[in-house]
Amino acid sequence: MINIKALVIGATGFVGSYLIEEIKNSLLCDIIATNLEREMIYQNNIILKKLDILDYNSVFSLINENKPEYIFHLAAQSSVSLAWKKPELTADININGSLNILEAVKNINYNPKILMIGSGEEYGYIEKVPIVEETPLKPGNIYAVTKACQNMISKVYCKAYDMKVIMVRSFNHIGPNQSSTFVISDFCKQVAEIEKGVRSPILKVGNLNAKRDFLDVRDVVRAYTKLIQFGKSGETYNVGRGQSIKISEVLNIILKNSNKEINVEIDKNKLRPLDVPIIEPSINKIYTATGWKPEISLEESIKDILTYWRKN
Ligand code: A2R
Ligand code: GDD
Repeated sequence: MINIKALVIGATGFVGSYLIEEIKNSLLCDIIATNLEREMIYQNNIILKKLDILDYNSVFSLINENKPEYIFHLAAQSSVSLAWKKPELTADININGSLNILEAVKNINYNPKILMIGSGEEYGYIEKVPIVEETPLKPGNIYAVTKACQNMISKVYCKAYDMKVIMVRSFNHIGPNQSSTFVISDFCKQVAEIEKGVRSPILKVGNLNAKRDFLDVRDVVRAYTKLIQFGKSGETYNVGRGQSIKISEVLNIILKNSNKEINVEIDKNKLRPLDVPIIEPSINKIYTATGWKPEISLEESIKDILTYWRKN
């Protein structure tokens, strides 16, 4: 029996390792995975290929040699906060990198399904929530603009060249092993350090007034494998919990899971030039298309993340 081949671009990031596990278990594909650094053996004995998506010739060769039926494009500069400091790098990776993948597939002249991972941040300043996919975009930061651009370019390739690109707008995802540059991981890491006695009992925070929609990464990757099978080319799907929560409330849940006395202090360096007040998706479209819905509660995810940082 010949298995379907799945290419995971950007496999060593936070989502990548979970996605590989999910593809193995639910899609039974042969997996080709890439990272930026060097060729090596990865989880499940998969050989990681070195690939810089900014190098068109390498992207073309890798896809041409393997001709995977499924392409999951995860590679990105994924931090909103870093995008304020490195706008050019963010635009390069998120726009030109994605363009290279689309161009390579177009020029190889075969028709795989491509899952393009965008962001809930693309919607930006929308007051009416929950946000449906057809809502006109008002992105509020550079990262969001690059992802909106990736979405629009993908749509053009679908229309112009009949390509099978399915676009995702992912909202905040969380779980064990996420970098502490992201809010829940950051707060849980600080709590664990305070508990270990390696940090004074002051938890440093940024803007606690924003409302965001948090979903466990294990639910996120289930959505991705469903969408690559049952999503419609040229369409965009929100992937989130469908229920936003204020960052201050998230902080309270985290603090309740610790028996230490902890004070909270605003760190000016953690505030951003702009921070969209609320982002909350409607998830009806993905549910109707695939039957997917979230299974892991926010409280459960937070417990797992705290356990991860207490051990690391
Ligand atoms: O730095 P590495 O070797 O871990 O590779 C990262 C990869 N990456 C690239 N790959 C090829 N060419 C590049 N120029 C390049 N720059 C970065 O993207 C890593 O494997 C991946 C990004 O991982 P994370 O930052 O952890 O993102 P995460 O949370 O897995 O997000 C996946 C997707 C992204 O499109 C986000 O914008 C979206 O979900 O939220
Ligand atoms: N990182 C961080 N650290 N954020 C803080 C802090 C803090 O100490 N305190 C408050 N925040 C607020 C931020 O201002 C923002 O409103 C919210 O917490 C979430 O910030 P992040 O966790 O850094 O994530 P993000 O929303 O900027 O971006 C993430 O979600 C997007 C989808 O909505 C990333 O995963 C993106 O790649 C993803 O597209």
